[in-house]
Amino acid sequence: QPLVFSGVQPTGNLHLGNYLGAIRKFVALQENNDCIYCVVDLHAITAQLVHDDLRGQIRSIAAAFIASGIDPKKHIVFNQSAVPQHAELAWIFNCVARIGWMNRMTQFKDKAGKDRENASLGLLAYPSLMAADILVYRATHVPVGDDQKQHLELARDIAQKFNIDFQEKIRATGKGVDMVVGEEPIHGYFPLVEPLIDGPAPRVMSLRDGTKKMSKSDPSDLSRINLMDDADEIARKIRKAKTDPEGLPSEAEGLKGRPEADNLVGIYAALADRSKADVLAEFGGQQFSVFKPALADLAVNVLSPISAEMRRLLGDTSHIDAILRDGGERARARAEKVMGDVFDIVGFLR
Ligand code: AQP
Repeated sequence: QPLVFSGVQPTGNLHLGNYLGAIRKFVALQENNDCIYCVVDLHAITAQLVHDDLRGQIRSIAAAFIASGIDPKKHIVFNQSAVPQHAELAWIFNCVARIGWMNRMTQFKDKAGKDRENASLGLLAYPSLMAADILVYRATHVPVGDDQKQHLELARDIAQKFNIDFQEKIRATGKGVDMVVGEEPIHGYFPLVEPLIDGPAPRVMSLRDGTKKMSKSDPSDLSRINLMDDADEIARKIRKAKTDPEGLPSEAEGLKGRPEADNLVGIYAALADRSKADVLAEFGGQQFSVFKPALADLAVNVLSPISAEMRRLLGDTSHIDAILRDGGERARARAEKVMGDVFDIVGFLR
């Protein structure tokens, strides 16, 4: 039975990359799947410990989920810290994973910077908590942007090592399933998760530098379109977006070696649910002075209903808080069952 899980950190304003790379996929997947969507607040304190308004940030991500169209009654929307089993399983995974695996993570290297000795232990262990977030529900599919690919490979490695190390115990408890790892049939407990990265915008790039991903932590607000930006801000940021002096090519091939042009065409295509080739069939040969206002109009049309709904939802926090509380209870009931099995497999006395 497929089960979809994904999370977003409450670490600042959501941007178009988060929306196109992740949240829009969450919405599409809910049609035919059982889905769990989480505001991963435990992750939010790994890089920056103290936040002015963490609760407000948590509510804002939950509001973005709902405003984008996620149905919290059919599916589960909750915040991670409400379900202590995430941290419990992460501890066990800390003992499964190897330090060398963590040291190789590019996100850790980027976020820790040069002064690695001074990064928090939580930042190093981040992927282990992320594996626990997914596997505490034995979820099978994880929609994410391209930047999370390495972390999901690590989640597979952790599941695989757990399954192999505890193979006999899993068999003895009768809680596992037959599966094949590589060529080898084993009796495992945790599924090897499938990342769902493909989509029209797996990596939206910065508006100021087409070789860097659009990111919440970029110091320049001009580098990203925030979900809550108003129409004037969106138009201003797109007008100021870096481009090269040439016009748009007529075919997608012509975007090669032009990262900024490629990014803007990719954003248009993703927002309009069209292919890049189709967008270029319309705009090929035109200057950016024509394309940029069209892109701004499209972005405003897609984003303004979402930001208006987010503002409405955040006007009275009791509604969002009730959704998170209800989702937390339902998530906890599922996670408790899995942790019961894990305690039996590991051999803790219950
Ligand atoms: N630029 C992007 N293009 C496509 N997808 C993206 N995602 C993030 N940036 C892009 C996807 O959004 C989801 C939620 O991300 P997150 O908040 O959990 O963490 P992140 O990947 O660290 O996002 P940011 O916004 O770039 O934050 P900072 O600046 O802190 O690094 C994930 O599925 C992610 O892939």
